[in-house]
Amino acid sequence: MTLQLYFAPGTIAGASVLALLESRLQATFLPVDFSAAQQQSESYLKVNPKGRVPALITDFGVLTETGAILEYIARLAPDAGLIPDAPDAAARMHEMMYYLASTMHVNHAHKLRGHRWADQETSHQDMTAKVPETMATSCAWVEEQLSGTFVCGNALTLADLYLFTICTWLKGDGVDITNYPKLNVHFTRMVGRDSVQTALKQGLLPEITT
Ligand SMILES: N[C@@H](CCC(=O)N[C@@H](CS)C(=O)NCC(=O)O)C(=O)O
Repeated sequence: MTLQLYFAPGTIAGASVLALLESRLQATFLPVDFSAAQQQSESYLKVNPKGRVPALITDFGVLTETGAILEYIARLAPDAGLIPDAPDAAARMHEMMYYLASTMHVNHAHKLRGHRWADQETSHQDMTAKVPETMATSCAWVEEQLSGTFVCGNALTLADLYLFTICTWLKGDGVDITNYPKLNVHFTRMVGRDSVQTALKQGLLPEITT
């Protein structure tokens, strides 16, 4: 079966797009137009009642949550080596991925999605104002973790695709990635990968600005 990924350029769905391209699995990319609020449309809510992307259509149903989708793709294509074999390296990969999902992505969401947590406009403004600081704190933690070519040493893993996707948000979040030299090198290296270049050419990722 051909996998189908619902995505929107500029969102966390970029990590799943890259995992599909890196793994060379057959996939169809189905855009969800956020400018038309399609993620809240009746038809999309039937696919993913959470009203979010990514959502992957598989032969066992709809799979949501970036971490779960990434792991599923990696396990379908073991030759791509996107999950390290060694337990310690795999643990480091998951440490990064859980941090990105539960902390750094959530920091970013406070810029435009404050209505998830508060009702008053002043609360939203306060949350938006805090984003450059919380994203910078996250960058500092990631910077400390990086020591090799990739998050888990010398081989690309799921964590690199996840991290890269979140780093495409930094400029818009008021963070200068060049303040984090290792993160900046990682980002530049990722931009040079065939998967990223293919995704850019196909409009699956937004134009990269740093
Ligand atoms: N926990 C989910 C979060 C997915 C998520 O929040 N996606 C955002 C884009 S980055 C979205 O679809 N937002 C739509 C909305 O809030 O209306 C995951 O990691 O996949």
